[in-house]
Amino acid sequence: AAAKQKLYLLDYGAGNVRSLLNAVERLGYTIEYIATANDFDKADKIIFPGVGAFGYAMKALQNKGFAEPLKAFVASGRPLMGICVGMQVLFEGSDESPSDPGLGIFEGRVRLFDSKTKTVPHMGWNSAQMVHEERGSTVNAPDLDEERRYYFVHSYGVPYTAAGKQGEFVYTATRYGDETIVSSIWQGNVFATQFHPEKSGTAGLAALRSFIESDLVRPTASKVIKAPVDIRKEFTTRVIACLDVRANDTGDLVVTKGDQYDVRESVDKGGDVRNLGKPVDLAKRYFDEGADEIAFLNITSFRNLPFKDTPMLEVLRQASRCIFVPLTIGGGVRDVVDPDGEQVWPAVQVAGEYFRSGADKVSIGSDAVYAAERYWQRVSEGCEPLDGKTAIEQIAERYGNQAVVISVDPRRIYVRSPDDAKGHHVIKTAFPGPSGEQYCWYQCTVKGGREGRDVDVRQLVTACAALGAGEVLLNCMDKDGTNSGYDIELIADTKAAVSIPVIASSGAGKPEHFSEVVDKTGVEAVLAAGIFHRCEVPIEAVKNHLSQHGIAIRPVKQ
Ligand code: 1PR
Repeated sequence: AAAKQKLYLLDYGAGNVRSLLNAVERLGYTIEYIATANDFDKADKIIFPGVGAFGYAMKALQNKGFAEPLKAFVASGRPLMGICVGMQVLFEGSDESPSDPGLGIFEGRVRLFDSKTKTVPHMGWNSAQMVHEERGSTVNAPDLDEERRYYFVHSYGVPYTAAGKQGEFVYTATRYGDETIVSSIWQGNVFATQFHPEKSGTAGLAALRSFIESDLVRPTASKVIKAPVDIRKEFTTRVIACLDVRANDTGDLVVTKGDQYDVRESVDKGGDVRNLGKPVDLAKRYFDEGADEIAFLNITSFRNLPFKDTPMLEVLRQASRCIFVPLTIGGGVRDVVDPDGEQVWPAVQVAGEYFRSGADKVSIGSDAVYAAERYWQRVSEGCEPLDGKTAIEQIAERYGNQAVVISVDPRRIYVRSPDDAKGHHVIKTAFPGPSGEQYCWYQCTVKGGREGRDVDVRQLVTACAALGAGEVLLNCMDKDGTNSGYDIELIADTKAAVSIPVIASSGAGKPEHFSEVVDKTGVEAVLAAGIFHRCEVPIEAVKNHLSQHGIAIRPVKQ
């Protein structure tokens, strides 16, 4: 009977819903869009995958005339599943947008995480602990498992309380730093998760399947609040596989890997672009092997192509059909003019195309450097530095801060004394330069390291965080492809300067490098490329090592 049910998706156009369609299809079902208010009557079940900001979601529901039909749908007893902001709007309201009341189906308010005590957003894999025991074996319960990890990405959450009506219906709670939030709630015919099941690998697919295939109606009398549960801290360090993608000399799209950003073989080996495999195949392999996230960087994005022909769009479409962890796409996220000059694509539209093709985040390299230059220029002129004009601000406003990653390509510049650094933020290094220099600063580059700019990494990340970036992907040109370990000095210094997540990148050569960078810098995520592509160190070996070292990870098999 389940297969004949009409499953509908409530979309209001705020980001990546393709992943959810793909996940439903992977499970063998089809889903249709709610296009008009009348469609609510046709639906047997609705999935509501909120993406973006609370206020944007509520306004979109109101403008499309969906808020009342949605409430009526819930009142009719048919099953609804809310995801992320799709869960939050079921509550009474949110600090994110105090003037927009929520739907008020659940009691409680959505609050901003405290970023003084931890990194915000809460971005990564965490556990979901049951706070009730379902009484009676006849209850169809959502398929969540305390031993599995689920993917969260949000800056606002509903604080968990065992008291009152809310406490009665919370299904799982999750600890992040010093706060405990509602990670799923289940009341009657409404089940909702703060995490993204469509991005939570097989664990998430199981949760979705249980909603699609069973009638998850929670009998009010069936639950008992467990004795006060101690919600464990289970936030994990992410292991990310990064694929640098470009066309080789015969025009095929390949995964390549540079040696300090030089992706060509030496002249005696023919000087070709190194080819380490096909983007989608390799990414799929990393998903199967337990990567927590995949990043694609289009490293020759500055070459001119009509935007719609960007091969990365097709790579994303294909990858998102078989990969159910977050996908980041970078390269060319800026205002683009097609070569014939006819069509102009503002950066926010470029990002929108990527999200619709299956990306969860976009990463911005060169354009972030220009944005930071502009930011500090305005500061020096005494102007308000934020004027809403940068790609970072516009994409963050529309799709949420968590969707905007800054990719930094710095290189180390040695100086004899801090005074020689032209006012840049200087580090005293334990690894002196070629002439014994004891100080260095990190210069940001654009165009894949081809051009250095007068901006240091600290200036870049603080400006971009202020503009609304949600994460920093921190490469290092000196370390890239060397297998000699991460640049701990750079990473520690940068991590200390921002309260958004930092991904350590460049230089990983063995499992110990990963634990070293987490221990010494506290980064939220570790990234590698070459050692994974060349099969020198499998992802599982990295995770096993981290786990033995006492660093929480999402198990490869879960
Ligand atoms: O400037 O917004 O169009 O973005 C261009 C993007 O392409 C940036 O994110 C930039 O980092 C990337 N990029 C450009 N040229 C190169 C190159 O290698 N020639 N790749 C490049 C950057 C560095 C990392 C690499 C890590 C880990 N590659 O992506 O994966 O260093 O490598 P390792 O583990 O093997 O050491 P825009």
